[in-house]
Amino acid sequence: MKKIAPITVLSVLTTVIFSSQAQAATFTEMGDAGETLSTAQVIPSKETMLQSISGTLSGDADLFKIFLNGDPFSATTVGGADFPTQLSLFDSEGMGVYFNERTSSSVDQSTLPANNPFTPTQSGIYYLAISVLDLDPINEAGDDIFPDLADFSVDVPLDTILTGVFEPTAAGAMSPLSGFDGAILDEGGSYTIALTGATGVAAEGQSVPEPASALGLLAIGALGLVSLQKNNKSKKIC
Ligand SMILES: [Ca+2]
Ligand SMILES: [Ca+2]
Repeated sequence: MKKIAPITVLSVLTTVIFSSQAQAATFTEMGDAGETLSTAQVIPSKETMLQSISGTLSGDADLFKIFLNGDPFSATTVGGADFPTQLSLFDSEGMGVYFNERTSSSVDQSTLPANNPFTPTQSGIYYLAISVLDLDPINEAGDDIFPDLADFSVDVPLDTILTGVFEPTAAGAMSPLSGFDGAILDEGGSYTIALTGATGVAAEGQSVPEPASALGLLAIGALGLVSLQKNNKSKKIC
């Protein structure tokens, strides 16, 4: 039987992986994204790596339904807005995950960082919200989900509060997002949220498209061959 060189196997495998991998894309808000789970704008296609979301705020909040694929998640409006923003993330049930108002004392755009203790590590559906200062996520009873000024003792420096990355610990933390409330200190404008670790979501009732079956079989075959090579050569293939 003809032997297949390991390099050939690897190049076939690489081609198959890349052909089935997500394409990178920017999503632009269509009309105005809502502020509740049921009116959030659903960003389509789990096959599409989301590099950024662009939209417009006018004294309100925009909520987007996205999928976190397990790669390190992050979101930032630094360099993507010329007005103060707030970013918050919620899980598939609308429960708060984490929140940020100011990236630093001198930067009033927001960052939900990767490698933070509150950064989600579980893949799945999430909701990302951007809101103008000082519209905050609230639950059905109207309570804040994330801590606000009033939730801190007077000896906590203001800068620490404004630049903090917070998990949900306020009075409304134990129930899901219902909307946004607060004083509108800035009407907002156009924004771009840069993202890592996120894709669109699969359409309702549809399974995630699989690569063509022939490619799938090829991939399985190639994987099998690579694992055989692995047995012979020990690691590292990639
Ligand atoms: Ca909008
Ligand atoms: Ca909106």
